[in-house]
This record gives sequence, C-alpha cells and structure tokens, in this order.
Amino acid sequence: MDLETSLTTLSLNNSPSNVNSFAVSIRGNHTEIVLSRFTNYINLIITQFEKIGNLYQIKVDQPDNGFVISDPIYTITTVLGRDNLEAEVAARYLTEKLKIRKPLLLSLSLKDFSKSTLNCVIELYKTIKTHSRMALVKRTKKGETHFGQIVIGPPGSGKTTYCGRVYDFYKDKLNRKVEVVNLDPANENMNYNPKIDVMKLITAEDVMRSLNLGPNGALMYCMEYLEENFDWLLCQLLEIKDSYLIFDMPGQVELYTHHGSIKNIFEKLEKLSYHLCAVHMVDSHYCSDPPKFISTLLLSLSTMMQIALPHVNVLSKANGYIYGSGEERSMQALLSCAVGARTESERFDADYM
Ligand SMILES: Nc1nc2c(ncn2[C@@H]2O[C@H](COP(=O)(O)OP(=O)(O)OP(=O)(O)O)[C@@H](O)[C@H]2O)c(=O)[nH]1
Ligand SMILES: [Mg+2]
Repeated sequence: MDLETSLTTLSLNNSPSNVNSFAVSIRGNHTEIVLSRFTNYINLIITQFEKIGNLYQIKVDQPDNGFVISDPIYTITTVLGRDNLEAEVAARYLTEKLKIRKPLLLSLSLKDFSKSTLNCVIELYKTIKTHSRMALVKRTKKGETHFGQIVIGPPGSGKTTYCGRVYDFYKDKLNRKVEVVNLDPANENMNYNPKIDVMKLITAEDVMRSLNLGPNGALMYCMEYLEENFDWLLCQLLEIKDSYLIFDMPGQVELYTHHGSIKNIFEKLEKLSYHLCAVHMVDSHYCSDPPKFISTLLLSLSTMMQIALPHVNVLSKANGYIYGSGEERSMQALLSCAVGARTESERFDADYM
C-alpha cells in the first residue's frame, strides 16, 4: 500500500484542505513525508520503511476556558504499534519544535532517531508548508477578481454599525451578493452574521488573560497572529464566490498608523486580486471644533499613508451632531463650523450690520 493510499484508508471524517508529499534522502536513508492538513487536525506520516509505523495521537492541551497558550503542552497517546520510548520521544520533539496547534495524528517509522535526522525532518516539514502555501496562492490567482471595503477608524466611531447597515443595503436594496468578514477579535455587538469571524481563530479576551496583556497589546498580538495565519483567512475567503466583501476591523488607531500587520494582510490580499477600498469612519462630533477637526484630518492622512489603499472618509453619527441654535442644518454648515469658516449669513452680519 503506498502512502497516499494508506492516508485515504484512515477513517477521517473531514475533507482535507490539502495533501502534500515529499521524498528526500536524510543521512543516506530514503525518507518520505506526507502531510494532510484538515480543518480541525493535521495528519503527518514520516517513514523510512515505505509503510506506516507507530501511530501517535497528539492532543494540544488547552484550558477549557479557551485561553491561548504561547507554548502548548502536548499529550501523546500510542494508537497503533508497540511501545517504543525512542519513537515516542522523537514524536514529542517533533511536535514541540513544529509548535503544532491542531490535534495531530503522527505516523513515525524511522531507521534513525538521531537529533540531526529529526532536525532534517523539521526543515522538510517547513518546506512542505511553504510549498502548500504557494499552491494556495496559485489557486487564488487563477480565480476571479474580488471587490470590497475595509471599514477602519477610531474606537467607537461606528464601524460595526456601518457594516451591518451597508450589508443590509447591498443585500435588500441593491440585491447584490455581499458578505461581512469580522476581523475584530474583540467584537461584541455584531449586528450582522459574519461569513468569516476572526474570533473563531483568536479573541482579544483570551490573549489578555493568557499572556497578561492589556487591551491594546492583546489587539496587536491578535493581528500579528492573524498575519501569521494568513492561510486561515485566505482558505475561507476562497470559499466565498462572487460576493462583495465588507471587512469589519478593530478600532485601535495604532493598528492603522504605525503597526504593520493590517497593512501586510491587505497588501497580500491586494496581490491576490482582492480590490479593496478603505472606508475610514470619523465621528462627526470630531468636526465640531477646529482642534479636533485638525487632529482627525491628520489621523486620516497618516492612516491613508500607512494602509495605502483607495481611501474614503465617512462622517458617522451625523444624526447625533448637536447643531447650535440657528445653525444651518446641512453637512456644508457642519464642515464650515469645524474649520471655523463663516457661513454666508455670518459674513453678511459681520460685514454689513
Ligand atoms: N447616533 C448614532 N449612534 C451611532 C451611529 N453609529 C454608531 N452609533 C453608536 O455608537 C456606538 C459605537 O458603535 P459601533 O458600531 O460599535 O462602533 P465601532 O467603531 O465598531 O466600535 P469599536 O469596534 O469598539 O471600535 C454604538 O452605541 C452605536 O449604537 C450613528 O450613526 N448615529
Ligand atoms: Mg466594532
């Protein structure tokens, strides 16, 4: 039975997202590696005997409360084969070095369990992962072009509310296929049903608790984690066909002005034919006096420079703006007031009265 066939004979319930196999010579021994990555676990066969050897089920110990641990602890159970301490130690060494985060089914059949052989296996595994990522990118390039908007802006500026409303507008009024992608790992009040939700990958709350970080540090960590797991996002995006995409983003300003992860994620998507526009939400309250307005303009400008996407500023909460008595109730008046410009009637009063 060859390796690929033996893989399919294992009673696995989920369809694999991809299967990759490689063969190399390690210290004179012909070595084959088959890696199958499923949505909820990984299947890895490493053999120098051209057949399946000891089979280990390796679980990642996570606390029940969903904390994310930076250095996971693994529980290894022998499912098939005789007890072999050397092989079990090798299985643990490989799992820990590879920092595998999903449950792993590992088949190990080696002639030589030396550290240098195991290190070669680790390098090979990394090569396979890179290779499979390249294949994913190739698959995306062959696909169609996608369009959408990423909704960014300071905390509480109305991003999530806007996403929900725009989703309803596209769907009900324009009859267009549209999906919302939530990339805010601390999103509590989603007024939409996201097609992709980053909170299934990581949440800011778990990071704060497990890594002892504050809200800002946790959000940055989450975005770095998402960047590292870009394949997770891409795989799910590839499942969405012909839909306009609305990305709901977190509200931490540094993420758009200094930090690189969000920029990098969207840069990669842009290269994969995702044509996106940044919709920068600004609370209209910040247009109510000149200093706030200037700081908003500077924030918008630095965000535009950093994110480097077509950029539209949207004034939110205009219904909540409190007009002065006798103030003209129009957007023009609101903006003139922000920069201290005089209205026509004020000019007339000042000049002629
Ligand atoms: N009056 C008024 N309130 C709004 C409007 N848009 C949002 N809000 C309110 O502003 C608050 C914050 O809105 P969100 O949509 O959660 O803002 P956000 O930018 O997603 O917030 P973060 O994700 O925490 O950064 C909520 O209480 C909303 O109900 C609006 O157009 N008018
Ligand atoms: Mg929000």
